[in-house]
Amino acid sequence: MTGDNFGLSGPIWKKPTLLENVLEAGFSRRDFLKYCAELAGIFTVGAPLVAGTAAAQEAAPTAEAVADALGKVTKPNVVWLQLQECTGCMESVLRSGYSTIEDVVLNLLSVNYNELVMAAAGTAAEKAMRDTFAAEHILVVNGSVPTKDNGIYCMIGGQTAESVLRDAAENASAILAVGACAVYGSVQAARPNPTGAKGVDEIITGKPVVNVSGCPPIGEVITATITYLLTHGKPPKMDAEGRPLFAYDQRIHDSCPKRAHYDAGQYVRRFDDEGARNGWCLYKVGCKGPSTFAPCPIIQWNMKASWPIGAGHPCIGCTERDFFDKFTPFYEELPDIKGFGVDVNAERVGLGLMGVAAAGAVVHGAGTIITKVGMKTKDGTDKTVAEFDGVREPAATQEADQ
Ligand code: FSX
Repeated sequence: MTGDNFGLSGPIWKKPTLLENVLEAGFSRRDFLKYCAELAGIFTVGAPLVAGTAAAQEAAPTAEAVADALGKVTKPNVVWLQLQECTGCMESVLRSGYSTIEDVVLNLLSVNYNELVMAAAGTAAEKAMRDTFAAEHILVVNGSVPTKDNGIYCMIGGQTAESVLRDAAENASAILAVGACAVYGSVQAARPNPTGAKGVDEIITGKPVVNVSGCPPIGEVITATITYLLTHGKPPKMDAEGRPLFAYDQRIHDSCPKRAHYDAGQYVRRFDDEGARNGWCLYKVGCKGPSTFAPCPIIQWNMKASWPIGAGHPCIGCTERDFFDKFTPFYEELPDIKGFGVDVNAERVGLGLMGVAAAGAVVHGAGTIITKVGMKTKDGTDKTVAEFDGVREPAATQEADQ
């Protein structure tokens, strides 16, 4: 580490600047500003908006501020490792919506090593990797690290993934774990975790690791996190799981367009029933939106074409730690939600809100009410799967749906 700016103004920087790149690629300043407005929009998704404060300006910059900072950035070296994973995260990055100009932004990075998309192979690829390790660079990791049986389950050039990761981290000025696998092991770490899969921050403990969670994460969130690092020279504010708060500060449930049906007790009970045809709440067929922090309802996927719940599929909670163990079977409802100091299930919370609405009261968003989500494990014991700050205030009060 070189101070708190990640060394991003150091010798790794080369000309030209991003703005020069963008203009040279045939885009106008207006195109660039439009792209920056999209990024600024992502930064504000979960930002603590106390208008006018320095914190709010940093957390939620204007498009002009993003353009100004990003336009001056010049190419940092990047090593992008693919460990135990399915390539979905890279697919998500490469296919994120605002493709053309975003390509240019991604071209801003000198991705000197990525075994999935690089043309070089064999000793040439190895050399590119080792040469980049030797200098300061940004490290992006997809995939988990096998630790069982001396780490033999994922080898790169004859080295274990763990030893390659340790070497890569040594001169890294910033480390991003992208995808649930890199964050905590994801599906590979599910019981019985045959490879001893671990997340990056369990291996690399001496440096901050920014966890961009999801299986896969939304491409725009990955790009926005990289952009944040480039423009601020330091990691964004993060939650207890190391996830950037600008994107992961809210529950899917609180922004879900089906929320009114939840509050009204209108549930899909089978995928082909009338509720499904009417687009009702998916909680009873297993939706984990009430216990999952992610910006999916807001940013969505493929230029807002859709997203899982929008397409009629329950959220499986893929941005939450250990989601595969905690949330399976995926198509069964969460058994317990704890709120108001008493145990109630989510359906009863929803019906409770309906009762308040029927009385004509103004209610706050559920973030003020639900403090914990618990589940029964397969052996019948209780387990807390998510905890919320019981005093979180919503941006504004809302009239509950009748
Ligand atoms: Fe994991 Fe990513 Fe899921 Fe796949 O690289 S987060 S299995 S989408 O590809 O690591």
